[in-house]
Amino acid sequence: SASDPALVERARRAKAALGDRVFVLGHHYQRDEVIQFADVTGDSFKLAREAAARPDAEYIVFCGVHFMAESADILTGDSQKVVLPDLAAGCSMADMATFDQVEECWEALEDAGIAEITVPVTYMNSSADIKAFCGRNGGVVCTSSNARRALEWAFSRGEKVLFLPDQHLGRNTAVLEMGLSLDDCVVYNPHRPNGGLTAGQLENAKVILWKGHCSVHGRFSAECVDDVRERIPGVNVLVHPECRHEVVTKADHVGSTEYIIKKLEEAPAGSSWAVGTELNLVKRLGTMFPDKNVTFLDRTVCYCSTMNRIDLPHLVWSLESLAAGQVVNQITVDEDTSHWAKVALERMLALP
Ligand code: CIZ
Ligand code: SF4
Repeated sequence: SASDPALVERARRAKAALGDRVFVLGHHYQRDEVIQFADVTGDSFKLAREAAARPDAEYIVFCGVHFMAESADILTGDSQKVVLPDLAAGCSMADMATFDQVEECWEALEDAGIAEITVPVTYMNSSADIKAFCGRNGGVVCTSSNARRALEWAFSRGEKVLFLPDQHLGRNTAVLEMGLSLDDCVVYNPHRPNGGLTAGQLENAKVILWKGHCSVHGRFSAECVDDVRERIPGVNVLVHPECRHEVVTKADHVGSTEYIIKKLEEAPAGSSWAVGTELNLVKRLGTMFPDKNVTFLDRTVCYCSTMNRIDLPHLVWSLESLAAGQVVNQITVDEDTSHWAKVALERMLALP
């Protein structure tokens, strides 16, 4: 089981045997049983950079989801091998935008005569080939902390933005941070002909939002916010921008995972916080800051099921295999995709 001391001991031994040859990355949404073996914890962007900053490590064991391991492979050297302890750890949001669907969308924009004036922007939470699509078509990658700067950059190069794959991050950034109106945004549905949009709608839109969302953050509702305010007087509601627009509108603070952690670090003792993000992280924040009252925004359980696939048995298996000289579950991105994805990532790194 998860807390099995024998498994903890095996993980410790395999990791010690590998020494500096292995570097273990742990995303904030990972289980505690896995996080205890992480050399560094962070959000997807921080972890990709940490991997790139360790060229001496032969193996990067990425405790997170598939698109994150891909980004690490793109940003690290050829001699480094990135391992994902369970290949079934995908991301439902990233899966909502496939390369073929995005190509089809771009063709629809070409038919409408607006592709040349549209700049594609993709959230970090997308597959490598979507990042590469943005690289090839003059676009950029963004994270939840620089989405506004990425959109501003895109609007300095074109009249319209195609925002992939998270409609909520795109809408919240455009409307709440940049002052665009809800009417400036349309939603492109990849399962409908022409995205379900008329030529007129495409022509009038400033931001074309892909119809994707996070199955974890998308579950918080406006009622959750009302409910927690009633239960806990004076509570501060702190949510991630992947939450729905009406939730973010009702919250007191909105920001990336790193922002959420910093906000709680700086909060006065005795203050109350209802946090709308993944549950492993919220629970950990409660343990890290026992002098503050940290509650989960929802009343129901809300883990990321694919993040949770990485458990201690899978970590032990990958570390022991590596220690025995067998590389398992390696994530590789082909050269051309890697090149163009890197172009889009580097444009992000160069944002003012
Ligand atoms: O929702 C996620 O998976 C996030 C916020 C990932 C990340 O670290 O950017
Ligand atoms: Fe994907 Fe949401 Fe899970 Fe993040 S929390 S990995 S966006 S499904």
